[in-house]
Amino acid sequence: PATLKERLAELIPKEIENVKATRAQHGKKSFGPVVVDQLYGGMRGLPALIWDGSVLDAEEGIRFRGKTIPECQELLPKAPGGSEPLPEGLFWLLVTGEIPTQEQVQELSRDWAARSAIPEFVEEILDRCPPTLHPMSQFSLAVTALNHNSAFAKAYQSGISKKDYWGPTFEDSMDLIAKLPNIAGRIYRNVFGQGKLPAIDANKDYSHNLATLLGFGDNQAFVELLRLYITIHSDHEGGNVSAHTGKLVGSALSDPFLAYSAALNGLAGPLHGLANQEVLIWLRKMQAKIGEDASDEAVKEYIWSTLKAGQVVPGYGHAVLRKTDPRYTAQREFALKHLPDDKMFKLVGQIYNLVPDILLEAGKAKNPWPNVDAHSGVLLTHYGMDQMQFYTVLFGVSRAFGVAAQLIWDRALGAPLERPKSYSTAAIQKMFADK
Ligand code: NMX
Ligand code: MLT
Repeated sequence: PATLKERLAELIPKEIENVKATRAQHGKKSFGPVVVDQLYGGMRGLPALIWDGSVLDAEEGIRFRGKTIPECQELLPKAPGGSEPLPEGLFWLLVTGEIPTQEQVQELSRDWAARSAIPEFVEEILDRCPPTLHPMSQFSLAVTALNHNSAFAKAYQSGISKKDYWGPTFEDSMDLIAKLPNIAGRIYRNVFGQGKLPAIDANKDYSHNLATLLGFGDNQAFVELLRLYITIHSDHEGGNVSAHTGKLVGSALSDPFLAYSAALNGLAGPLHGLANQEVLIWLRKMQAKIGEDASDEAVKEYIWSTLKAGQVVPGYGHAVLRKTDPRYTAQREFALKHLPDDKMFKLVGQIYNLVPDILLEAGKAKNPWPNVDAHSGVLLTHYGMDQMQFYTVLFGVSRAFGVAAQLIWDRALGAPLERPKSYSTAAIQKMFADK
């Protein structure tokens, strides 16, 4: 069977033709009006980007290349004895739109293991970071520094032709994904004092190796959790802050390491990926205040006190979704299977029954339902990873899969520099003065 790069080489010319034909036929058609509120309102609903890897429906949630999360769980190859999809297969799906064979997925695991070492100077950068520097800042620093060996940056300096951009972008993207476990593992061990980093095993899958580097490789349930975790966090269409940042920075022909470190800085914000850390901090504070088996009344009062203090309920609401996030549901099902009696899981379930009505009554949030971050930390905590400052790093490892797939396709399709138009308030007032 073909390797991923060989399959891509077959798909790219067809997709270039497909895009050409789509633009020839529909290029001048309108999507409808843009209203002034969209300029002030974070561009909600503004059609502005193309990305085939995943599409988000407000009611149904995410589909990766047309497949829902349960479909991915059913169709993507699994590890021997495992029941969750291997993220290697999800990456193949994101890049090609096709379900890979077991052999193709194994080849990806081997390839990533072979590319996994990080340069010594990057190890030193991480080792010199004070443990008080947030793991996400350390993560972004290390990924930026990987640009030292970028195949794309070198090829560009040597005058590579535009039609060949995707080749070195592919190599950098594969290197980026491959090196993240060593970076994440080193940060985890440095910051939380978990001892020396073991080696990557070329016969193990990506998630198993990541779990080993974090010190959880002997726990099969944790390894399964990581397989599911990386799969569901990988991509969330093109407009979310991290995916969009990666695309935007990549559009300047910054290499995949520079583009992805920028994406990580966006993921590190509390309204985006940092929310998984914030949820756990919030749950812990709640337990400290009202106890472990608190009544619904006490929990409701705590939720209201959060809102009255002018804070958001972390893990709830979404810019696009208007129903419970299927990524939340997938994690809830994992918990029901593996940790049904966990106290914190029960609290998360209790909150799920109470928060939506409270957010509706408060009357501001357009979506009162939970998102992915409302559930992930509880699962990690259950297996002993209770250092919540690290949680967004795992989100960051996962999101690299979607951003990398997108960068490869953007360079293959010759995506131009992104440069939307901005307006001043005075210009808007003048424009609509008589209307
Ligand atoms: N708790 C309290 N207030 C909320 C919440 C919430 N969970 N969600 C939205 N609101 C407020 C929001 O702050 C805004 O208030 P104001 O008018 O005073 O500015 C109002 O409701 C309208 O906001 P929306 O249009 O519903 O939400 P928007 O699209 O602007 O933002 C989020 C989406 C996800 C940023 C927002 O729902 C939020 O802050 N949620 C909590 C943080 C979170 O869980 N983020 C993770 C998202 C998933 N991810 O991984 O990125
Ligand atoms: C994501 O996974 O990127 C978040 O749910 C945020 C979003 O889609 O805007």
